[in-house]
Amino acid sequence: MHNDELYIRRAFDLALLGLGNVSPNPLVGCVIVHNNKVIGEGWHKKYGGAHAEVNAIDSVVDKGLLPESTVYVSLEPCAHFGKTPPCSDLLVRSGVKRVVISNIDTNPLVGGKGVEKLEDAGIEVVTGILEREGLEINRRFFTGLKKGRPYIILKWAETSDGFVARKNYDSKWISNETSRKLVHKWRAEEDGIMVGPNTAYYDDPSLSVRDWTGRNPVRVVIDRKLRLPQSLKLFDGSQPTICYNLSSNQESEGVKYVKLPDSNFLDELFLNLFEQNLRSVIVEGGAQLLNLLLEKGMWDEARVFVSPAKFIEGIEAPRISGLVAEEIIDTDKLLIYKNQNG
Ligand code: AOF
Ligand code: ZN
Repeated sequence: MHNDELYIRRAFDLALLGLGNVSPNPLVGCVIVHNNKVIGEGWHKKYGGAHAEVNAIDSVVDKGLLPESTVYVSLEPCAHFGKTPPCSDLLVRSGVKRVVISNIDTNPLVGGKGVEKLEDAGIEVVTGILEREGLEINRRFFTGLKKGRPYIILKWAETSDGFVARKNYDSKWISNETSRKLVHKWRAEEDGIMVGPNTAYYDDPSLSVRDWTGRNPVRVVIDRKLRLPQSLKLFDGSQPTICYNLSSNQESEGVKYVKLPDSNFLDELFLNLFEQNLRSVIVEGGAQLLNLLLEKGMWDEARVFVSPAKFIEGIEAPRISGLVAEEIIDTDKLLIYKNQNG
């Protein structure tokens, strides 16, 4: 009895501990099992740091057990000299008996070569265990490889009668306090946080992580004609900020201005973010930007809070399909959508 799924699930749990710290690298976890007992564990903790397999092997006290052990890893061990030497070489050197993998690493530097190295050394290799779950955990990484743009998460809160703001753009206090804390957790998990010019102006958000412990994402704002006042919190230099526009390329007071062509503005924007190593962006409004992204199919996931509040009139919430999950957050309902055509 191998219990492959059980240990791969543990490797997933470990991988997820790296969320918010390893991008643009994937989340990777590794478990080493001897006689159905875990003798070592590790995960990729920080971008530029040791890979999961290295940390797992390091954690094994009695290395003499390795030749009789199975290594469970959520992603194919790398085969290239990157910031660290290849993990597949390390596993071969350690003399492990069996390696069980969830996903093949579609990074062209790896792409099956890791498995090949292991098999060439006579190690038994199993791939594709809980593959779908693995792809989901590394959806940011795999979307990047496939599409050359960050994973795009849309987030908004709407009233039960379908509005995201009042007529005067006031959108405060639609979702409850617990939901707002959850949003701060989400911000710490993604590389970028984006808003359109209306939200930047009317809400004057700081887009920081305050109600959670974690790192601040890069703030991304669209201001085509550079009309937004410099007094906005977004421009206070307290957090890396990129302002996409049609006329200026410069850096000032901690804000990077990037000029883009008018045609394909959004495609170019996401490409530019990708080139700056951002692998995920959470878009927090406003309705106009959210609708535009939905219309263009430029989104991967949407997280929508529906509060019991009623506005009767105001700015209408975007319409969306592709519901995959529902959760109750105190008084709010949280709906998760996935772009099925993505
Ligand atoms: C693994 N185990 O834990 C991770 C892997 O720049 P480097 O050297 O860190 O290499 C990054 C690439 O290595 C990354 O794009 C992905 O293909 C793979 N990540 N591989 O065996 C790990 N994080
Ligand atoms: Zn590696």
